[in-house]
Amino acid sequence: MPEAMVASRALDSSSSASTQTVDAAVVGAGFAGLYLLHRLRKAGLSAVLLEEAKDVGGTWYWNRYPGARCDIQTIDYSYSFDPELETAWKWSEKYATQPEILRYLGFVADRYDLRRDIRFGTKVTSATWDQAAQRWQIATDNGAKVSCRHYIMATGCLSAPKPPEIDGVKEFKGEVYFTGRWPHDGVKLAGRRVAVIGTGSSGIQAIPMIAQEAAQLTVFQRTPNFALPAHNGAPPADRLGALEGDRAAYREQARWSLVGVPWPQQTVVSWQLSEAERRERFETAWAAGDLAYILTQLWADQGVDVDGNKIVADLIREKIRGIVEDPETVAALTPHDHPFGAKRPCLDTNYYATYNRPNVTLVNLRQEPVKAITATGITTDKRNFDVDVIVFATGFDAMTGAILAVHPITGRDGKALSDVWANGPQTYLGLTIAGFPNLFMITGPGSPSVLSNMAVSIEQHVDWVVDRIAALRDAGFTTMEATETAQAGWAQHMADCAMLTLHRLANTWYTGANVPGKAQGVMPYTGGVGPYRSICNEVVTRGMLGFRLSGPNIAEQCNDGEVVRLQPDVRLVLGLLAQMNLPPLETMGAQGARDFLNEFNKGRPSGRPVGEVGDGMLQGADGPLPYKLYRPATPGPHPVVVYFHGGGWVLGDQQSDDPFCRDMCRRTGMIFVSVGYRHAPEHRFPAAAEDGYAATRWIADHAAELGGKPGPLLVAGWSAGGNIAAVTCQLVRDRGGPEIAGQLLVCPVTDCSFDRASYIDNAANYFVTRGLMFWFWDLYCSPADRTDPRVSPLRGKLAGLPPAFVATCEFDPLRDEGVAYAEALAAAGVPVEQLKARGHFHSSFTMVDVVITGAPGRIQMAEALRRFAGLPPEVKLPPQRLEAAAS
Ligand code: NA7
Repeated sequence: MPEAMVASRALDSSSSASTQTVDAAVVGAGFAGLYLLHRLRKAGLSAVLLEEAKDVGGTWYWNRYPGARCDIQTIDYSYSFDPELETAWKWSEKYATQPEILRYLGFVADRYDLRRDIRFGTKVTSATWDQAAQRWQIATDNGAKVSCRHYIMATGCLSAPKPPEIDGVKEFKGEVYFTGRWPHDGVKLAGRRVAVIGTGSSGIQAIPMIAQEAAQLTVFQRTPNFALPAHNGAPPADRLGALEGDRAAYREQARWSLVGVPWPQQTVVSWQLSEAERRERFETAWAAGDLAYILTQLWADQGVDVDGNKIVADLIREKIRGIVEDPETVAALTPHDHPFGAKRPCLDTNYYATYNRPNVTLVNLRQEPVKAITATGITTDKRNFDVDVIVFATGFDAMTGAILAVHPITGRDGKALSDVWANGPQTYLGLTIAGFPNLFMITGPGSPSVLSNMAVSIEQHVDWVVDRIAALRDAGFTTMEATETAQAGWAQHMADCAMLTLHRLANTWYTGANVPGKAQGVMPYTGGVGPYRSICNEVVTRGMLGFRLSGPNIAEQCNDGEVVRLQPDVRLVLGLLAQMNLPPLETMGAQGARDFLNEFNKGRPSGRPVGEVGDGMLQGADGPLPYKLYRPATPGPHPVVVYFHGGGWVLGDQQSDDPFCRDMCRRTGMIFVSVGYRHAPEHRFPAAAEDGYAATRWIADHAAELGGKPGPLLVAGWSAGGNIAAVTCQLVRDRGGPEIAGQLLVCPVTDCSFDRASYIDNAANYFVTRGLMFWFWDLYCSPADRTDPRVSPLRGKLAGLPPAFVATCEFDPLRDEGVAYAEALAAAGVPVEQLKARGHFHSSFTMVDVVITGAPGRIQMAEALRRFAGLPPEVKLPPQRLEAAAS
């Protein structure tokens, strides 16, 4: 029986007569709070919703400034939980206005009879966890109290407006308004001199509307933003058709998409498209007037790579130049300090064209900062602007502001949330906080929230929270709390995700940079809506991983751990591979596995342009061998790296690691010669090793012809190729040359022992499996030969070898033998640098432009090779030569 059915009017020992006792208290009657109330009730839980405003609407109640609209298409920015609700409401516009969205939320509140459990005009003043009662005790500004088992913050991400931060506001004799707290009966602007401070989404929506009414509008801009035309009108027929054609499928696709709008994942990267193709894609996106579209559908690298991003940013800059007439205003309006999408881009209607109006002036605060607000207007350090009205469109204390600033939240053992978050928000999944049992946040920091269609993210969070609370109750638990381990793991995963995208490169409200003194860091989850959803689901299927569950009549349950230990993109790749349900390579036969690999490689990004790629033949141990040569775009001669591909001595060829060779050639500024050595089972041990040695000799002898710099070579290899590289260094030392300046061993095979921990921990699930490695070994080398240093270099003599860089990956069966080799080299006096790549798998470094988080590792590898060759760490690419090579 729901607690409140017993207690809604009853008193408990800690309650006064005015304390309402419920299962769940919700704060905020916006999109999230309304759906929460509905779901809580349906789950048989008693609930009360506390709302400071006089009506429902949340952000849409407060943000009534002229031009306020959503910037996700309204058919997507809607509830999807009830198909009947969906058909009962028709949106009139592609991007609905604030009044229409507010009407919709009112309609929803009435349809589900929600108002009877909402206390309007009620502001929470404190929330305290009562350890003895295992409940939250809530105080409010009107004296009413609430005692609840679960306390749910549906307070929104952008609901605590930022103070003006400009001296003198109180001196101003005119009128002052905030876009986020706009008067309900409107503001008379006609014929008046108006100042707008701020050019974020709110300013950019309001400015064209205000310009039409005001006698004079002066816009004070600190940072120019990217804005795209909304092309508003009726909901586009194609999107509406897609939705109405199969509503359930459309919504489901949105739930698993990147940003909560059903667009497919782009796989084509910018340099695979011609300039004309890129322009065509861009023009289509510009005409579509859709942020989610332009942010996800141009090319796959636009959000993760500065070069791919610069292309779209430049095209938008070109558009601004085409619209705005005055060159000085163009320069001021042109965004220059952040990648496109790293700061929230805006959707506009006639924004840029507004600056062509005679009654509009743009003041560039970067050139003339505001000194103060005076009785009559605004003074910069160059001019005075007399105005009648000042509009602050200066934004919000985003994500944490509404949770922290509204009231003190005191958790277990008297911990204040403001202290726990002093250095930035710490959460598990953006939903819960260690030390704050039964406290939930809807779209809290650490979840996709503001980087997604909020409607989709809100429904996902509400469903997850209510389902968990109901399951907890059904199992007899009363309390759930995130563990510190799980929370720390989530912080690590958040940091890993933040490295993936370009959001970290901009000072924005996503990072807390807009609020003076606020701790900085990327607050929303950047790993995408679909991946995030799968993680939340995984927490449940793995027995509430990372939560401590307790109750008065049940043994405590704590399945502690971190839900994601893989790098985010590695997780995605492994997930996709698992979905493909491929037969194990070792069951295909050698030729079948080779054919499969060739086919598989056709689907990967092609690798970036280098100066030149050529094919040739060299002399191996027992006949000619093919090679592929990658020459940098920089002027030669270049140092030469002899490269051995991976594939377990059985698979692959001189071009199977093509993207890796291209990438390393670009990063090192060195020639890479990838050798097509002989394979097992046709050519068993020691064929590959002897070919490695012979190829190295031949390349040393022909280095000058290949365009190489005279002097020692370098050797490198991945996996079995790393094995051949390591063996080659030993053979070269023992057989009198040629001279090797350094060795790069990436996830190398170094030994024939299979009982190290990594072989056991990572035996399955990470693509290279224990079974596959056994198969490779069996095909290449009979047991009697396996301890020979030409296949197990760890068993060879290690003194006197060239300096080494050894990279190993955490989730790789070969990890520990790589580490053992690095340690043994160091013990033998060889200079060694190790990279132990956390969260990576065997293919992380060679899946260039797929596993984006592999790039920093390759940067380190390139720096090591350059150091071995006596070069400065970084190669400077002359851009004009590279482009010439690309075309
Ligand atoms: P934003 O996007 O935070 O924009 C605020 C704007 O105000 C932005 O241009 C700021 O410049 C500017 N600003 C902030 N403080 C000052 C001061 N002290 N002086 C001058 N200019 C200032 O808020 P919005 O309300 O427009 O949009 C918020 C989100 O709501 C939006 O992204 C949508 O998701 C919905 P800055 O860029 O910080 O230099």
